[in-house]
Amino acid sequence: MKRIVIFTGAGVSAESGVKTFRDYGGLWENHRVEDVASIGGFRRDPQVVWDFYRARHKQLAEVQPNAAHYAIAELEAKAEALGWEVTVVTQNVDRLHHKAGSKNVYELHGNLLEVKCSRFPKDCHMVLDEWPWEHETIPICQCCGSALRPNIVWFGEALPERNLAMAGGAASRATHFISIGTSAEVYPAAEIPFIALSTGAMVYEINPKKCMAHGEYHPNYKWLEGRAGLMVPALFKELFYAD
Ligand code: BV8
Repeated sequence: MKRIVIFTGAGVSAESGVKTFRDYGGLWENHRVEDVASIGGFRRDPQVVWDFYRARHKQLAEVQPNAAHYAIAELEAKAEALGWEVTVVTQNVDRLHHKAGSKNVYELHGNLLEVKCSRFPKDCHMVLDEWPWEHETIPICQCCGSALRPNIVWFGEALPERNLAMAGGAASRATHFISIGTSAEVYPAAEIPFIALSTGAMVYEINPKKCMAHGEYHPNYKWLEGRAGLMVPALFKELFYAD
């Protein structure tokens, strides 16, 4: 019985044309994180934050999943017939795993389709799964009159408890843990691959750069240098389809 966890970061969507954060030409090159991805930045100037996310949402309409996303969705489908477990844990907010057909996806940092009240969840429960993002003005909550915000986890904000717990549980049970396209710099997400490494899984890192620095001397860790679109289908063929 194989229990497989697929853990993804922005690099899995790079070949779909979605910008990463910390690569050359990445999102953080033209924006200060504290201005566009923190609650303080939103309180200081919500328009700047909305413009940042509106531009990213607009781009989503033009991008498609790539070979890596489709290979992951195909693995999920094949695994079901074999009685294997496949869990997708993503730091991404682009929903390209869903678009490729993945079903068992846990988003750690929210998603770029939903908006929620800025007083969620303490003082208001308004979450909208559809939003006319082209609106230039800052949308107002119909429930309480506060500003609406993208349903994204910003720096200094807690990750969705259930998704984080499910991700940690799947990592602790995994036989195979495949980390794809993440700089492993953002916590607590960056701890998840090490849960798998410490509980006996084979851990593979697919990335042009070796980022799981303090895992590299572990006998169960293997760095596969390269881009996701090429390396993911090849690794799945070698690990799961070679009969
Ligand atoms: C929190 C907004 C507490 C969404 C993001 C220790 C423990 C806990 C917290 C911390 C800690 N230490 C520090 C912290 C604070 C902070 C943090 O981690 N800071 C870092 C920078 C040091 N963490 C937090 O604030 C988190 N919150 O802990 O709250 C709390 C608890 C209770 C109550 C209240 C508070 C919140 C973290 C989430 C922040 N939100 N973004 C958005 O706008 O999208 S994080 C941001 O980075 C994105 O979400 C992204 O997913 C994430 C990780 O980046 P990557 O996906 O890895 O992307 P990156 O560009 O970095 O790397 C791309 C990689 O792909 C590269 O390695 C590249 O080589 C590779 N690549 C490129 N092309 C390809 C490729 N790979 C394969 N194929 C290719 N073709």
